[in-house]
Amino acid sequence: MPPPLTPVITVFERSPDRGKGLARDMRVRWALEEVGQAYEVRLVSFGAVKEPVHRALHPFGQIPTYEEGTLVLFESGAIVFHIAERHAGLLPDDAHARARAIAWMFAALNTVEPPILDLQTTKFMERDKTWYEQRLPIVEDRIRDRLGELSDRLGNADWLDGAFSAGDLIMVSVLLRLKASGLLDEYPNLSAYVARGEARPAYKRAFAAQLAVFVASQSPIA
Ligand code: GTB
Repeated sequence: MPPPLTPVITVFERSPDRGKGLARDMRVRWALEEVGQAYEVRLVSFGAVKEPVHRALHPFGQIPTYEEGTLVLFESGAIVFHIAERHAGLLPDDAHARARAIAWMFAALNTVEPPILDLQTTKFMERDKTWYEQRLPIVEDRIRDRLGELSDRLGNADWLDGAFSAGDLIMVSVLLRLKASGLLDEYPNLSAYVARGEARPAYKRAFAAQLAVFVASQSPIA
């Protein structure tokens, strides 16, 4: 029997973000919802992702993975790019506009996300270090540098380059991780940009779906 063509993604059965929609499956779910592609979810545990069966799908033992027929993908950015390439709605038809939207995807993942990840590493894994109090403002200022630049570029526009694209989807997903820090509030146009992303019906559907997994994991029989 041929493998099913409905994409299957892996997500944590108990997401460490407790249903806040900050784990990497959220951006894949959002992309699938934007293009109207149904998908299935396979729940995995923290232990299972390190087992050979999952590592055959994901060399680094992480979520999300994406299976579609005989295609197996890992890396949320690559998965969103694949979805965007194969469906209308997330990348412009014009070749130059398309290339720029892809550039924004890379910028989100490669230029904006790293200092944000650094902040999370600092806060969650380095709090007990003697140098924690000195390091925290340095890491936060590196984020401010990027947010300032991004804020300048966005200006009063709704989206980064014309219509909403996969570049915005990834950028909003990355910026959402800053919400709890308060740093985003220092840039009202970026806060509004993120809110516009969250207001999209596809985002809301994706958010509800990942939250449902978390809620189910909290039930006594889960
Ligand atoms: N570069 C990869 C991608 O984009 O797909 C990174 C994938 C990744 O880090 N996946 C995490 C994972 O599997 C889940 S999202 N970790 C297990 C491991 O590495 O062993 C991680 C996550 C958790 C909580 C929050 N949060 O609360 O903000 C955000 C992200």
